Amino acid sequence: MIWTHAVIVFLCLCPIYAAFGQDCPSRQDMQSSLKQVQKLLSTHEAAYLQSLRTLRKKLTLLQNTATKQTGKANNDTCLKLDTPANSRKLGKAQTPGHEVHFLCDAGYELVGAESRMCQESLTWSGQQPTCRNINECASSPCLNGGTCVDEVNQFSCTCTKGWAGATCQSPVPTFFVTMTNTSSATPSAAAAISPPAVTVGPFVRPSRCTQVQDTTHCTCDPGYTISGRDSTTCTDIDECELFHMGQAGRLCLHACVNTPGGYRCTCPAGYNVTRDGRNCKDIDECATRQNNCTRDQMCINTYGGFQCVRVDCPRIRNATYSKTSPLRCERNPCSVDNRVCSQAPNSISHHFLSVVSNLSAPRTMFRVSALRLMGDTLRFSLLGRGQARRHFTVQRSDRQTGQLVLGSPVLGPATLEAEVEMTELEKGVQLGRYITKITMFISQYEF
Ligand SMILES: [Ca+2]
Ligand SMILES: [Ca+2]
Repeated sequence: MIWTHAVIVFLCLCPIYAAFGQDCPSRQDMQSSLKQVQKLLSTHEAAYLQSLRTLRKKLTLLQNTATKQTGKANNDTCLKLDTPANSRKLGKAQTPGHEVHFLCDAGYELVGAESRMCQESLTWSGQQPTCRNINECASSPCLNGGTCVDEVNQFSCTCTKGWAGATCQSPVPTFFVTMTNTSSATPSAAAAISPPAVTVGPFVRPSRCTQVQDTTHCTCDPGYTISGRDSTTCTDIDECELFHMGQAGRLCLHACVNTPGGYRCTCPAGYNVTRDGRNCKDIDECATRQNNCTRDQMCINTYGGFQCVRVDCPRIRNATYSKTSPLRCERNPCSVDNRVCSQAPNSISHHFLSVVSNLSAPRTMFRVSALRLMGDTLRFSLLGRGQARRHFTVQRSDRQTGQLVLGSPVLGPATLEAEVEMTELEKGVQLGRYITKITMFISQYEF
């Protein structure tokens, strides 16, 4: 504006001088004109200075406003960020230059920015993230036509008929199922494919593949299942792991050993595997002379072993005994005046029982019966204390019979002993005492 005024001024002067040359004005006129120009210049100079002052004022005002704005920004923060569902937010600072981080819970994956920074403009960088449930089924983990069900942090497979396992990777117990071999159905269209090189061993073999038109069919031997991404491998089915507990109970009664293409059951020492291959049967060492019992000992077969026992008749004062059978001692006749002798047991019988561990209880283990009744009363009682009393009771089952009852299951290996006494009375007077000693050999295993 100011410079525009000045230019106009000079343009105005030129016509004035040009006019002098043509018309030659008087000195008075000249002086009057110059005064007028001087006046004009002064006016413009004043206006110019005034404009400059106004401009300077405006600049100062603008500068002050700008300074105030910067100061205000330094005290401010970014808006607080929300924590997305199923996640954690790390970092709390909301001032420019600081970052917050997001971590999804297990089973969820982050979509969006993992970190966001508070910028100078007081806005956060990036997009607010979300945590989405990882689709474990995305990789199609269920094999052989199984349906995948996505769950938080895991998946489950619903297998088609004939397949089992976490990923439907194994055929069901009838693993002798014939694998479809289409080459026999259309022999003309079939062509054998040589198996590709795979790492083989007794548990992994190459599969046999045939090409039928555009489709490849691969088969395995019984006891193997197709594996590998392109069905080029047959892997042994671990029957011990897969069918540990079947509908028919345990696959093996004792232990299972996985073998290439099959499995076998094993039994502990002292047992043989039965014909069905699953159970264990005790070896009768006494019948098969697989024992080391001496001549004066008896061999008692037990579950999982045998025992050599020796039956000796009691040696007590005032009474003598004779062995009337391998397991029985009978008192020799007493002299008429020897009352101590007549009070001693008339007979002592031994019985050895072999039982399995953890036998269900209560259960009658042994019965003692009088063949002939001489007196009017029979009494049955359990002798001894401690161990016998903890496990056994004696009950009468009929007038002439008492029975030894095992009260609760006993875990083996263990040996329990009990003595049952039968007393015969006539009008309260003892006629005879008969002792039966029962020894129970309890095995280690429940078979
Ligand atoms: Ca196997
Ligand atoms: Ca045995």
